[in-house]
Amino acid sequence: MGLNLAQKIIKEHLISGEMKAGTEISIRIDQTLTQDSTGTMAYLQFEAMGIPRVKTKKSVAYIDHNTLQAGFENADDHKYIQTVTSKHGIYFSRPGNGICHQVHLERFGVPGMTLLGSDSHTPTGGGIGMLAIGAGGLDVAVAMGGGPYYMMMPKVCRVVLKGALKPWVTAKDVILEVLRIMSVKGGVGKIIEYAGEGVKTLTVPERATITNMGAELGATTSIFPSDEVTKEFLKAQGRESDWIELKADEDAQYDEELVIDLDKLEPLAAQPHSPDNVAKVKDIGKIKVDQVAIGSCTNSSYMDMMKVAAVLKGKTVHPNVSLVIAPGSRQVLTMLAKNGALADMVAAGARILESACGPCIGMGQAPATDAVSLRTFNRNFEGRSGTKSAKVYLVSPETAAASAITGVLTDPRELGEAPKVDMPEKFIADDSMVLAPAPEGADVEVVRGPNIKPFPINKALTDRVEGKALIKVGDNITTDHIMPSNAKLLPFRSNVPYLAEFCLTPCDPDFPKRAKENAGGFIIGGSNYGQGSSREHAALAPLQLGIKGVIAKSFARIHMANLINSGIIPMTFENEADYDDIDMEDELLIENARDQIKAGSSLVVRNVTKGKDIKVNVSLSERQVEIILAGGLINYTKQQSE
Ligand code: MIC
Ligand code: SF4
Repeated sequence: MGLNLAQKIIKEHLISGEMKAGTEISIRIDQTLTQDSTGTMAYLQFEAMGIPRVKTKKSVAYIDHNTLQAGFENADDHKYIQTVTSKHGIYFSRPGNGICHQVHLERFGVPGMTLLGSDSHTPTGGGIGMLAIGAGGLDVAVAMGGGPYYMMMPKVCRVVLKGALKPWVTAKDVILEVLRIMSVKGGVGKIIEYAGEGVKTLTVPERATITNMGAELGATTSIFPSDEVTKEFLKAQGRESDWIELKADEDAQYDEELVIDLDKLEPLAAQPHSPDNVAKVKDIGKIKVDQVAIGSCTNSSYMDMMKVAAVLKGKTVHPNVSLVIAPGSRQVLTMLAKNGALADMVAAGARILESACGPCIGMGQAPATDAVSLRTFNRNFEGRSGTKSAKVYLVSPETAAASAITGVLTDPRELGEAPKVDMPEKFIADDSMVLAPAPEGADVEVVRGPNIKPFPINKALTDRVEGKALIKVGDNITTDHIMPSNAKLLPFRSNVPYLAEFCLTPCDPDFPKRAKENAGGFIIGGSNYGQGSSREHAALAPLQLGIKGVIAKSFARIHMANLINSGIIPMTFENEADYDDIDMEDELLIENARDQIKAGSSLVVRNVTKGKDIKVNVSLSERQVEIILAGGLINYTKQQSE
């Protein structure tokens, strides 16, 4: 029986386990990436492991999230990352060089290799046929040290692309359509593999837009074949030698299939407040727009920017709209500056931001009260923009640019003929903003600012686990709810005790106080708890507050792994109706917790207040059981090496 593309790469990298969906496997990691807001923690953890030099083929640290320097904290963290990476053999992409996923795709990604990144949008690399996976910082630190990456073998879902996109319809509309069909939890436990005749009609940046937003499906990763289009892209980046052909076998098997007819797609938008709340732009109607933001790792490529510039050329941004544009990388920005497209944007009234995440993670450009903001980004969770009452719509760069001019949500097809932008034969390839690490053994002083505080480490699991249900939340709670990120909080990613004061506050401002008064307890969640980012702070902050377990209807993949790594027990209701029988402040008790967890998948939680036993599932591999018993991955690793 033939193999699909995902299985081929996994097979090449398999260290342990069998490629059977739902069972634990471990794979060798060729490359890693970190960004600064998860990177400080990842490097602190790497240092704690005591390994002198990374063992990957290439590891790169990017500075792209915390670039707003309103105080010393971010600048200090940049220095720390620059020095610690130089010491341990990691390349350092300086602030200004661009967004990690965009730069990695341009300059470092290699088809057929595995990439583990401490950012949930690492699957962008799937656009050139990498098996690129997002994970918590600790898992990335382990991979840098040469350790395998453990995960449940995903199912593989084939998305067959038929036909070709019509003018003004874009890759963003393709992934929004997939999100409309599959929902934000439809990809959990799956790899999305794109196939079909439509693949060859999509450029690498278009493919990368699609794999990037596979993160919003909850998928482990998404991947495209590596074909002639990939070869041309790598050649234009001066990296033809990195190309290999990669495709699924003719008789490859898939667990699921979805067909998307590219010809039938129309411009789409994800409406507030979820990436899967998708409707046609023309059906939403001409709502008044206050802000348009173009950029982010999803839609900030040279091709995207050139189309935006073409729409803006000779026009002026509508008086009621603030238009901000952040080209994704220094390569993109340089090319726009050289060919005049940047001048067209500026002349039209666009406010140009540096090549970084910026407004996508709430680092500036928070919209006005109740504002409608159209963004080419990938997440429109409530409050993520920095303004709770703002209504954020996710749209293509073309829809965004058209609407910036008209002042209302506009189907770009109304503008007449679509701009034609050709893929450049040669990109400007200048890696001088990527610093090579110091030679092995060189004396490098690691500079640590006062903002770096010790992070919490759990204790071995006790036999009796008890505490109150400290908060009860609904479905699809994001890591932006659990550990909000915005211009005020992001600078404190190396200071978990401070961040913990804001844990889950978008859901309940009193949660941190209640957790501290009760010396910890439990979180009760709905389905897809912890969707969104890879930030392990969404596990470390609860740990800091003494959280012992989370009982939810279901979990998002990366967050569940982060809870386990922190020694917090992730439990799912065996019977979802039991969710209704737990109220806030109920006393919960797990007796013989160690034995129960060792014994198998199900566990009894006594609701002491209601006098009722609830059955919960703890779906852990043998290794994960040991990690929970030890009180997290760091303790487990120490035990293993004793
Ligand atoms: C995001 O888009 O939410 C982030 C910010 O890039 C996160 C990482 C982080 O929280 O630092 C992600 O996607 O993993
Ligand atoms: Fe940065 Fe936004 Fe991409 Fe996250 S989703 S890496 S914040 S641009």
